[in-house]
Amino acid sequence: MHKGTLALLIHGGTENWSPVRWKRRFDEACHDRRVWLLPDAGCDPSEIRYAAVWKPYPGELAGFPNLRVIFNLGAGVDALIADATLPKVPLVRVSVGDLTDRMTEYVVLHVLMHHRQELYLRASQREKIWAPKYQWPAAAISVGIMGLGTLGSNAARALRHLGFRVSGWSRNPKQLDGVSCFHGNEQLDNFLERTDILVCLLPLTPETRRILNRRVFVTLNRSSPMGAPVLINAGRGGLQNESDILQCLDDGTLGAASLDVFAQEPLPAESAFWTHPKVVLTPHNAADTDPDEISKYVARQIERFEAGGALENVVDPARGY
Ligand code: NDP
Ligand code: OXD
Repeated sequence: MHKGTLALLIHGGTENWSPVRWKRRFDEACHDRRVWLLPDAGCDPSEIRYAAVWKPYPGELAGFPNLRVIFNLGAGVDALIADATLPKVPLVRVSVGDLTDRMTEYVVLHVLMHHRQELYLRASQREKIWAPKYQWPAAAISVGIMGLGTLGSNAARALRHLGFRVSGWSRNPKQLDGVSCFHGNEQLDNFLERTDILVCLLPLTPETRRILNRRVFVTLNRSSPMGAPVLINAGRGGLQNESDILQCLDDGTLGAASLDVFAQEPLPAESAFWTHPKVVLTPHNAADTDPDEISKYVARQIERFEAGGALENVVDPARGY
């Protein structure tokens, strides 16, 4: 069978998204098919059957009349779904162990950072203060994970293993060993009321936009050993109401926040998040997609598809994730 041509459209700017590096990896993983790194004046758009993309410009994918599959090079597809001109072909997202493990590292790192009072200890070091506070056990802390999909369920298992009490919230009912599972809007408050550290790993959809707001923060457990609840968001910036977060940090509704994602990225220099003493900020790098792993994942999927097999991890456009 003819090996369909693949186009790479990578816009993003940060080190991990060097288009040349991705092209090299795809040339290796798809060694017997043509791979174009676009833009390239030599490429005939009608030749393109597959597109592997990161942050394509709105309308860009509509320029390929014979496109059969779009592979997003990340897990979150909100930006693609928002493009009204997106061709109506299967959209495949990333769901692979490598990215999942990276996100679990981030979640464990930040849960432990707050559980082990690192903000206080680092401030004490700067002030040369030797004053350790009471150290509560992991089992005294309840971590609640919003989103129990590929990433949330793996992080939940790792946190259980460390001894935390873990609960999770999803759209549909779930069962996970040792994890108290809640679902749907009707069970959201029950989930929040027991949560000391709220971890958000939701996709951004019309239902979840700005879900991280004051109403949610005031519903979190007010009597945790940590004093005030903590927010960790590595989903998308659009999930959070940023002025609510800042106000809730300032009035004590939230004790601290770890934020990897923001409504506007890169985060503008004037944002109060940069210097807020209760905020641990990372530049949307909780879980990078690795070119080696992901080029092989896409190549495998195309081979299977061309052999008549099914694509995996296809996004449901109606759900938005
Ligand atoms: P999945 O699609 O596997 O899981 C999504 C989870 O969210 C599911 O459990 C789903 O419920 C739940 N969910 C969706 N909508 C709702 C809703 N309205 N109410 C309650 N629960 C809901 O996604 P992943 O775990 O792979 O990724 C999650 C997100 O993480 C991505 O969409 C992306 O935005 C973000 N991400 C961020 C990265 C970073 O570096 N910061 C890296 C990678 C991803 P159900 O199971 O019932 O369908
Ligand atoms: C992703 C991301 O969605 O890196 O994979 O944000």
